[in-house]
Amino acid sequence: MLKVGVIGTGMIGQDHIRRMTTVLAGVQVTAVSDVDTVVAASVGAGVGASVHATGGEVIADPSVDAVVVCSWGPTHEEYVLAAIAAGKPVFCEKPLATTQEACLRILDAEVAAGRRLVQVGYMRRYDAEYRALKSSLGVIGRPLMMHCAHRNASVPSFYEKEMAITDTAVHEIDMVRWLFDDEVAAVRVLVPRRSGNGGELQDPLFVVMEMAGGVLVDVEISVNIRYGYDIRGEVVGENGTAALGNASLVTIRHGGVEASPVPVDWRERFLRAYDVEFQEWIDSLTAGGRPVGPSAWDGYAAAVVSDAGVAALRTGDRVPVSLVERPKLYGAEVAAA
Ligand code: NAD
Ligand code: ISE
Repeated sequence: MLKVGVIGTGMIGQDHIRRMTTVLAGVQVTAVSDVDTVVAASVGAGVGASVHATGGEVIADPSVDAVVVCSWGPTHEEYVLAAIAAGKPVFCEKPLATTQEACLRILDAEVAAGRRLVQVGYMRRYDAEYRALKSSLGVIGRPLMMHCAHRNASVPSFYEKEMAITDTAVHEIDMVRWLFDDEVAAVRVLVPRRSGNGGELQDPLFVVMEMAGGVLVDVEISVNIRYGYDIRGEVVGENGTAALGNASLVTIRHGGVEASPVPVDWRERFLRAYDVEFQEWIDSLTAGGRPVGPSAWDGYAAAVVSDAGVAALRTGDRVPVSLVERPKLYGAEVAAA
């Protein structure tokens, strides 16, 4: 039984605790913490876990074998570094950290530890539709382009325009690296007229990524689309196209209209992907003590592209992407999972 401590008991922290306590096998949540101590106490009591005052205490707790970080992005670096220092595997929700410099500090610490301890929560790699899309690439000929849309019904009031890149498009950044087994070479961001649904927020954005191998990817980011959570992707190959299916379980025909329900949010759309992601993480640690999913290198690479995207948004320029040499520890694992 893998004993897990969770830092951050907000929306996704609670959802991951729910899956680890009621859905998945071989895992027990033994400790939690959150700067919102009231929420932490309530969540901890609900699952019989110790409630600690700080994330550092969760990591140090002897009843914690592995750590899950679900706090706000700017706090991730501190907790991931502390878990590495304690020699404990750590699953960190995306982003690994909010700057490429912070990600490099994590890479350095993990390389110094000499073994993989970090996994980053890029769950699309575990989604059945994305996996089917990846499998279909052999059928449609050499991929040339990809069209994506990432639509949220709404976002919290603290969401700023850069977060459309760092918090939202970062999923497409990781996904295309995995899908095409290639790195992003340059980013541009185009700014269309503003939706009235987001107040002063610049929404939507149109992101264009050039892959090193020449595939061109466009991503529409709309975060106040109102009608639901809608994730789309279509690859154009030399001899055909392959698109994500419609994740809906039912199609309703009524009153002269055909309709399918749209997921409310990421919890519903990627429900099974998160389950598979966590079960594989738990199983890999239980079997050999080493995570095999998206690595700190993947988290770093996504952060570099994300930084380039923010620069492109601010300047309107095409911003090239340049990665440091990949440490041997991450040699064959760009496309893991
Ligand atoms: P949230 O605001 O609902 O929850 C974050 C929690 O972290 C809050 O309860 C907050 O009090 C707590 N917190 C903040 N600073 C802390 C600290 N120093 N120590 C301990 N707790 C602290 O946000 P959320 O939507 O749950 O997002 C949390 C993280 O998960 C973010 O990094 C976000 O990008 C990521 N996320 C990933 C996905 C996905 O699809 N993989 C979806 C949503 C969120
Ligand atoms: C959120 O943090 C996520 O990761 C969701 O998957 C994404 O759709 C949303 O835009 C982010 O804010």
